[in-house]
Amino acid sequence: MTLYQPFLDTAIVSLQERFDLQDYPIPDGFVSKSAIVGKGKHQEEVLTTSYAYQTSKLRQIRAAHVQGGSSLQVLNFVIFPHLNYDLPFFGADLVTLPGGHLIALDMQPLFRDNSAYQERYTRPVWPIFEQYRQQLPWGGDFPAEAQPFFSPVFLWTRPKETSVVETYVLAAFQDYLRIYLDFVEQAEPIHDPHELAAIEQAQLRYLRYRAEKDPARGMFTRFYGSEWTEEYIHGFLFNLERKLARL
Ligand code: DBV
Repeated sequence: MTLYQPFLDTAIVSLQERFDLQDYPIPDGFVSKSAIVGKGKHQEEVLTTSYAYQTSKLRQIRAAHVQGGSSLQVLNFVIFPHLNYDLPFFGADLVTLPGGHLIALDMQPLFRDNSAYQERYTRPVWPIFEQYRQQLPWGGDFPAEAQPFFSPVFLWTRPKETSVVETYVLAAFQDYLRIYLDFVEQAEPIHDPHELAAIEQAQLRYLRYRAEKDPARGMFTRFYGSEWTEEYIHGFLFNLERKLARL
């Protein structure tokens, strides 16, 4: 059992318990991809597996799980709501590299500086955020241009100990997901055309940023080549633009 498997398992169970979870199609070649990397006795298999689901309110729930030995483990898990809901994105980037663990967990807002929006989607998370801040202190430097895409309850931390990931980070992940799924349950469809247009713009802004700046691009390109990587990013991980183009 690798470090982030329990995160993936618990997320899928939580979703299944509360929603009618349907499969979301994963393009050919992305369900599972593996490469042998390194030389001599440092050779290691790097396996990337993908998971994707949908519900009536959630356009795409998807995960990329990278397993490459004890010093390379990644779970990137994002929920993209349908465009007729003003729900934030659920975003988790759980990364273990030779340099250590890097954890990003957030309900990523569509409208960062809107106080009514914060009241609805940030305030309910605040007590949980506060509760974990002692064990999961602020992780320091992170790209300033990414700032607009994170909420005030962004958990960003670099645990020194793997045991912290297995305990506090897992608990925080479960708590954040539970609150997010409460939001989903309560969400009502939006009908106002101006609001719908603003949601689509905000989703596209987020999508384009993430696809363009994907911090995993270098890693995936080294393992699997650039053709596979670009297709994975635009055709699966951050696919909204292509989906809209096809409507
Ligand atoms: N990040 C992804 C996907 C990944 C992934 C799809 C499947 O968006 C992994 C894999 N993230 C990943 C890896 C690294 C990071 C780092 C492998 C390490 C890159 C490296 O050091 O080589 C949050 N993830 C990061 C960083 C941040 C995030 C801030 C540090 C990157 C840096 O300092 O430049 N989550 C990430 C992010 C957003 C988000 C940037 C933006 C909205 O939601």
